[in-house]
Amino acid sequence: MTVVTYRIENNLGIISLNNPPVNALSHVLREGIVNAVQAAQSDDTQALILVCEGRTFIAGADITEFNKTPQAPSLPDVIETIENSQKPVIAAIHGTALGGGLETALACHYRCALASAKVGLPEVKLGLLPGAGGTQRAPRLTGAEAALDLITSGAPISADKALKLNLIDQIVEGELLSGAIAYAEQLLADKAPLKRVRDIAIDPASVPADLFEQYRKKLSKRARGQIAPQKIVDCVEAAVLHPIEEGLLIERGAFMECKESSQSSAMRHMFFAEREAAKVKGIGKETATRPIKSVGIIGGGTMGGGIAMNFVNVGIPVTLLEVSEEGLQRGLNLVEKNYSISVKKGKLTEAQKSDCLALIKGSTNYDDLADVDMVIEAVFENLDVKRSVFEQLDKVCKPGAILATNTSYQDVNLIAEATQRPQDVIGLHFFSPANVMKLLEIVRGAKTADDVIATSMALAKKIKKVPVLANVCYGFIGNRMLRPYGREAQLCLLEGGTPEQIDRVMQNWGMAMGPLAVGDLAGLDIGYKAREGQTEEQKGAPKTYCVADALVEMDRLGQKSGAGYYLYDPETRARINDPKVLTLVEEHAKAQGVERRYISDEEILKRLTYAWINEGAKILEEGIAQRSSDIDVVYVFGYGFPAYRGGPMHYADTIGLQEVYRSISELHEQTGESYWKPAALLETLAKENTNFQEWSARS
Ligand code: T1G
Repeated sequence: MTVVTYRIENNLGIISLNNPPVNALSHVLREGIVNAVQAAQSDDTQALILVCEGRTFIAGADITEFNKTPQAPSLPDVIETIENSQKPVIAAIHGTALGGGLETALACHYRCALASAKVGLPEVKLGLLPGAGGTQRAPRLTGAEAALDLITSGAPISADKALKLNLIDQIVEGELLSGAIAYAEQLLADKAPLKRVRDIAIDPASVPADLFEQYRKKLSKRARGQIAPQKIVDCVEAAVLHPIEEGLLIERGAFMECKESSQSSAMRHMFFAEREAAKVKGIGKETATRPIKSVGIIGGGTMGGGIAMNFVNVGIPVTLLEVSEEGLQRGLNLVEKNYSISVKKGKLTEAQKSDCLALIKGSTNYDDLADVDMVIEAVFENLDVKRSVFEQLDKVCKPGAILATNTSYQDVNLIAEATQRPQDVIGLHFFSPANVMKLLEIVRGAKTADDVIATSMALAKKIKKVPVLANVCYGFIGNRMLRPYGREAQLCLLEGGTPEQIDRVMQNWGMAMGPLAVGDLAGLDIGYKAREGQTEEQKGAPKTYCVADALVEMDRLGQKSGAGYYLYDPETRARINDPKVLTLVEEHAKAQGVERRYISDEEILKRLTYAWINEGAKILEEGIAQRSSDIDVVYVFGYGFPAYRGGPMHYADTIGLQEVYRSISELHEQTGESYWKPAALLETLAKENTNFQEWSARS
């Protein structure tokens, strides 16, 4: 397939790129562009148009090439060739011109786009920064502050906004190439000059004196611990202070530093991991999916209401079923309140809110679910209650309707057995708040049909979730790994730590919140109630939950009761250390015969992170997760794990499994606890001197 074609139409040279799926700037594409522009310098064309076939204009550098030896021409070489053309080059943009794609367009002399197009510089999401002049050319068109917003957020903007920011010069109606040709002809007729963005100087006086310092402060909170955002500020500042030649050198140096960083390696890993997770081994892309045009949701609580919003947000009508009118109204009010908050924040218009609410029908009668294509049960986390719901659904729902449970822990197979159609039963585990959290654990029952899995995967993408497939076990992937993590947090607390030390260690390491603060946020009574239904063996050693139980029995449930491991300011909800909790911990340590000692931050970090890794290794060897990167996706998208560390299994691979195995073996010897016995897979991979990613690739 020819990746770059060059043809002459009247007095115009058309350079057309065709590198599916997203016209990424692979070596072949870069070479083809340079050859075409150079060839055009000596033919009798008067202007050139750079246009792409397929779904989008260039969506960036080819990320798969980053770990390979660079091949000339580099993207900066391409940029220079275009910019130094003696004939105007016009970029014709559709789809998403992102990263190196937008940088290529900024090297052109003019840019036109369809109104539906978007442009952006998302490199920061890969732990990078625009490395082909984006930090130097964008501010020359948009101004420094708008450039900082664009590049540090990495968010794409509409063609309309890009026009207002001077990133594009013209929005074309109708068919893109025709519009671009007409625009080019107009420029020639107007004898428009060779407008090179690099020649624009930024007047330092136009930039607020404290802009960059203020932006650095803001990013130190918003992008805590991340390298690339701070370097983006440095580069944009250089665009204001220095000539472009110097600015480009500063940008190149910063780009290479980011590219070589473990943070970028982790975030590039996550980019592909997220996409790989949607692929199910043994179920091909061609598997027919069942149409999902209407959905029923059982349970109008926090979860049910949040789940309902995901569907109506994309235009899928929902029947929300509750047992009583009062419960139903409470659920509908909750949804309405959530939408009102979004409207207040300017994320939604009143009209959009009304459209969404109009798609939700309330009911207290199972018969109203007779025609829906899918039902998602989100009732109380009790197996018997769920089984009785599924018995009802089995009687009422049409053949072929998918029956999904939102259970966080229960055995999907036992729920499926309550029906005559286990092949139609699946787990769809949403994370609270369900209308916000991106992760969706899709739990495959032993008899779940392949097309039900394929349908669920496709539906996840439609409702803007990130799906990960799990087989059945207690807690599936995420919650199963959360238990040892929570266990070690409790033990570190009892053995000598404090709530603020444990949470500080994990938050400074990059977690959105520390484990005890998370417990307070979710409500300590959730774990308490779960333990009430467990055997002594399932609960584990009392020292792993005695403090948590004591707090609940003191009515300290966490944020919702104003106190848990911390006190909470009733106005700001700020966390306040409470000496009474430390006294309680000391009392329970004594009662459990635990001699408190100094525990270092390093020990806390190692025990909590290695607890994740050891359980993750067991999840892999049991086949609960398809691949190690799926576990990484679960933790980054569902548990606040820092993307710039790539998820627990990637983190283990970066440490090296021999070191991880040695440390866990040491913990096993020190504690004598069976749960610290290294997972068999970890031992094998350590001895083979390989890693989880490589093992997953060959499994
Ligand atoms: N390189 C290589 N492969 C890519 C790619 C890229 N830039 N973008 C997408 N793919 C693959 C992806 O892995 C998937 O493959 C398929 O294309 C469809 O993607 C120098 C250094 C464009 C909005 O960060 O945001 O330029 O799974 O499932 O949902 O300054 O892809 O089918 O085998 O995501 O329609 C900057 C990344 C790069 C854009 C389309 N650019 N891509 O979304 O499809 S760094 C980006 C996206 C850079 C310069 C710097 C999205 C999309 P497979 P998809 P989609």
